[in-house]
Amino acid sequence: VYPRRVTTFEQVIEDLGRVEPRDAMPDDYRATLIRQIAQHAHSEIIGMQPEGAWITRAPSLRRKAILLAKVQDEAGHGLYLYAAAETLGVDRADLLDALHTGRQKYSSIFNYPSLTWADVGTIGWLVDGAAIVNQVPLCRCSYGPYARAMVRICKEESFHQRQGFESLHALSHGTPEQHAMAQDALDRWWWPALMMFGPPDSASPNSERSTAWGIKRFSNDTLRQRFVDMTVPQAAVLGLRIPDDDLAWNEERGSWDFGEVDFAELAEVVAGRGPCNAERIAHKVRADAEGAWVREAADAYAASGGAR
Ligand code: FAQ
Repeated sequence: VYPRRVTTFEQVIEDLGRVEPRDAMPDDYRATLIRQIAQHAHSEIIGMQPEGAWITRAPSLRRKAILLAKVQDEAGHGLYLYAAAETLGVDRADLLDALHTGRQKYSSIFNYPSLTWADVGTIGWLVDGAAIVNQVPLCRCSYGPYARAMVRICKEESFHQRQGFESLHALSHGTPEQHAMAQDALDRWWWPALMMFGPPDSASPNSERSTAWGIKRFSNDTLRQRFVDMTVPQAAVLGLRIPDDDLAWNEERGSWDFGEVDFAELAEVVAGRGPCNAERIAHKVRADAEGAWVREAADAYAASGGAR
């Protein structure tokens, strides 16, 4: 009998391997993943609201069909991520309860209102764009189920980003009124999009440990810079102006310098005091209550063994 090779958690992390649900893992690693994956899942679900509000008002059948499919994709991402969180031993109903009662967070970005049709294209372009920059490295995260979920999610987010860009391009190259609407949307969403990457590295309490554990592969500020560098040329193609007077190409760094993000605003929104926090949660709690009969019917059907 050959002795079985025992691989410790530390070895897996050091070898850039994957930790799987039944492997031994430190309690704090498990808790950190539950926190991040649940926040991510909640973001996908709450994130359906700003765009969902425009499904009935899309300007054409084609745009409506695209938007319906996109919002439905976000629901799928949320369900995928709840399933990934469940592999860590938590219950989906408990996670939803934590969302509904404000004990767990979701991304700050979804607490801003979508005021015009141009916001829909801008969300696809900027919010999905930021999500991709943040999430592509998560495909290599140390926890297997989360990393694998990210692969498919990133493919869909890439498609979302392109459709947003295309939609906004139609507006920015349309009538002067449409162009102004596109510019107004960019003016309102630019800074909140930069806040999606989290607090600055100097004030990010979770970064050090999450990086050591291979959950985070790049820091908040590194990814924020990557997003700016990716997006500035795209704004030029759209013919729109990024609302930042300090934006300037830095030859030495080979990157764009940009102005100060208002992290006090981020803290306010994360603390529940953003423009739409109360509305978003109230809407979610209402939808959950109205859907209770569907879950009850599904449970009853499952309990009957699927018999008629
Ligand atoms: N909003 O120590 P750090 C999408 C919290 S994309 C709210 O730096 P960490 C797609 C943070 O949780 C959006 N809270 O934390 C879509 C922590 O909380 P704690 C979702 C924020 O975890 C597109 C505290 O502040 N994407 O949904 C935010 O190391 C279009 C201290 O921060 C993900 O969730 C924020 N912006 O880094 C859907 C990606 N920033 O400790 C629909 C996965 C920070 O008090 C339509 N998550 N916090 O519980 C991550 O990569 C990380 O969790 C970060 C934060 C980078 C967000």
